Amino acid sequence: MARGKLVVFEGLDRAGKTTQCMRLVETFKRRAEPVRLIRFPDRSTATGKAIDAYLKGESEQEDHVIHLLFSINRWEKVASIEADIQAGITVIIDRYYYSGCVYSAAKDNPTLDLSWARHPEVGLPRPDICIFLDISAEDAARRGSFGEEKYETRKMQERVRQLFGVLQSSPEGEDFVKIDAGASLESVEERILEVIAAIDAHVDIEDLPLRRV
Ligand code: 2DT
Repeated sequence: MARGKLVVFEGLDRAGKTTQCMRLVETFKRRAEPVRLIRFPDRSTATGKAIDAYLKGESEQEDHVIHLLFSINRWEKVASIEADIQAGITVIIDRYYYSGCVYSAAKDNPTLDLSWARHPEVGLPRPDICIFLDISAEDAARRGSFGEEKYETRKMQERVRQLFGVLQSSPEGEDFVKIDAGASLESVEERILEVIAAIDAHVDIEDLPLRRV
């Protein structure tokens, strides 16, 4: 039996990540292929609840502390992700450590740059592919106003977009496939399915354990 794939979706708020993740899960189910969807932050755990309160502005956290909480929130799930992949289940993740690094670094705290931010993520299962849904600030703005949460400001989104660019031109960028998320929902979906189908060609999906970040 082939192992499951590890597929990550990244992008700015309102790029369509959640919609496309859900559509992809439906496609897998229609094809009777085992699949599980995870999103980070997972707000249901104790760490997730602390993150949720922070994002909603109900509590304060020092920049490094909240960064590490986001990281713990991923590490909590590693064993179950690995078990699923091994059992042949494809795991689709809505935001992963890439968001972890860029959102924290976007605060421009002098002691929290991309390099610092990446350290606690080292050793996480490395995705077979990271699908980056790319949207311009203008297109994002056309999709409606920002929400109420901590990072949903124009300034923060612009800095995050810039830092995703830095990440993509680093060795990390090897795992990224950029898709223009300004296109129609259907054509973005079609492109995603092509990218997923191509994973087998460049990753040995018999290979276990998974590579690591
Ligand atoms: P959602 O709107 O997708 O729930 O994300 N974030 C996310 C971080 O700052 N660090 C992380 O490690 C992750 C996964 C991005 C909520 C916000 O949390 C940010 C937006």
